[in-house]
Amino acid sequence: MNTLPKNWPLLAPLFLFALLTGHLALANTDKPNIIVILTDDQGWGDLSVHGNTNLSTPNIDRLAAQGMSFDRFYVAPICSPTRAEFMTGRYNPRTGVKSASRGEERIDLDETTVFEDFKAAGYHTAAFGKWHNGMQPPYHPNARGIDEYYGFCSGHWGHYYSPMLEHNGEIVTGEGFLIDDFTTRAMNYIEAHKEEPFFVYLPYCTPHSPMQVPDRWWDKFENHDLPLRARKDQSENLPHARAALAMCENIDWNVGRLMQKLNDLKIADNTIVIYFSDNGPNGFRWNGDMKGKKGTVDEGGVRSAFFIRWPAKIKAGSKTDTISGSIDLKPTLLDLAGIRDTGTLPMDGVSLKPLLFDHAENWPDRLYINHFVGKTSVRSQRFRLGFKGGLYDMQNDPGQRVDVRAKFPKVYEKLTKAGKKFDREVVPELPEGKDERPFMIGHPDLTFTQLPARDAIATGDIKRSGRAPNCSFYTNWVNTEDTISWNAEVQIEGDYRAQVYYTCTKEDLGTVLELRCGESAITQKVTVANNPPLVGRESDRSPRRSESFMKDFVPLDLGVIHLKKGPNQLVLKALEIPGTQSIEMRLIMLNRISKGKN
Ligand SMILES: [Ca+2]
Repeated sequence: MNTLPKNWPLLAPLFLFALLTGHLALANTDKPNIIVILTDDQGWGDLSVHGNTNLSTPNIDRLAAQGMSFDRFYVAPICSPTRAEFMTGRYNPRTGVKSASRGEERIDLDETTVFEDFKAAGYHTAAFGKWHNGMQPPYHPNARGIDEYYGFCSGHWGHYYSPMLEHNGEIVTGEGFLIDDFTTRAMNYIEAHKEEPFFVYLPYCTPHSPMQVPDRWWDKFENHDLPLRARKDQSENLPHARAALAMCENIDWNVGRLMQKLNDLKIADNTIVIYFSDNGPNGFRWNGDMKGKKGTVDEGGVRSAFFIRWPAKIKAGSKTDTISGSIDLKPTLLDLAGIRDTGTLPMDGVSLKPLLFDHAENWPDRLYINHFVGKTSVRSQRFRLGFKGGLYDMQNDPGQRVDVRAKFPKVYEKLTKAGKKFDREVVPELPEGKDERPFMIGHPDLTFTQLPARDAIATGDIKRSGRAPNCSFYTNWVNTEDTISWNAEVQIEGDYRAQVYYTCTKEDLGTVLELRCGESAITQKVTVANNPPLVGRESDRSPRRSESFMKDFVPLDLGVIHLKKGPNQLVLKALEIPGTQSIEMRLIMLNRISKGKN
């Protein structure tokens, strides 16, 4: 790159002209800005560029037209594992990410995220959206290389209109529809940081349920007769599919706004924009005749759209069918920006740079593994070995209908061997059984710790407000002997201000709460009523299955509690319940107010 072209004397005047007029696209390409847009539960088929005539996604399609498409790009079958693969360049079982809730989504602390590497190289880093890889520091985004964080750390949220969110650890209220809000925040951030290299991660939370989308997008789909449908052996829920497509058109509109912002700021040329999804579609709908959906390791569960646009360097409209996936993103981004990995753990992924720049003559014949909860599938360039052992010729049978293992015994043997090796060597990196890692309290550099109902255990008659814990709260707290507790570990000894986010009817005022951790305890009487309505149902375009509805919880100061370093139970009790029940409990917020002892 440092040698001058042979016709340099002829080009020199042009070069100077470009330099003087500011038109030199090559300027600073050694530190390109990065934007990674990650959608949630959007299938490969949920884009018009992939032939879906049910919807129109011109702005996302344009990323493909102006950049490069990877048409066989694989991710894990659910949210958190894919995110962990993207951030670490390693297969998800290696990263400690077992599932999607109650701490099982946390990325192990010996892993190095791509954000930590870019931050170490002088980038400013930000994330707007659903983190879903750990909530309490040191797992929190602000402890994993993200300078600016706005969104929610849980796996899903119960309401998409101005809900409770967090901003760098502080509880805040969102503004309007979440995807619009995240995008606007990202645009403002980019404008403020346009002079320095930045890395913006935009993990959107749609079209993941609850199926909420503003009228502007829903109106087109409400009575829309979808011309393309799921294949015959897949049962399609039409209202759900319509809502998902409307949500995808809303994403597209936001991608358009974001790209316009880059153009307006004149930084589009040297900004790498990546677009992909974290797993297959969250319901059967048209998906290019593929087998499977979210949660499965069949082609339809793990194949994602993947576009990468970098006008200064990547040829517009280029395409590859070469297999690749989420484990390749970290090595690729580091390679493109010329940044060293600050971690020591070996990556499973490889840099896609040779494919991007058409220098892939010696590209190796790879096998790509998809794995989730006891199911392993192996993909070669042509074949997929299903988790039940069937072998499918994906070139001639992309719908995985005919088992060809008898016809290709050598291929079958090779892929089976690779799958078994993965099961033997990689899968055991996850501990068996329940995730026993405690929930951390305190951090040397960050003062906040949020302990939600999601991560707590309740006894007796106390009930969780929804089937899925992620955004739930505890209700029906009618007995003084019942408790809500967290399996915690205090990392930094010190004084912590404790708040509980609660509801309490006027009739139930006077309940007395105790927060205890070992020898330390504080008590507080509830004297201010907060009785907001349950929200979410009225905005669902298709009924939800598992997410809790939400309420407008408010903080109540419990006082200052001294926490000693080490593992301990943090226990919330109701010492007195004068009414029919104590509070409804959404979360405990702890803020370290003393300097703290490590
Ligand atoms: Ca997802």
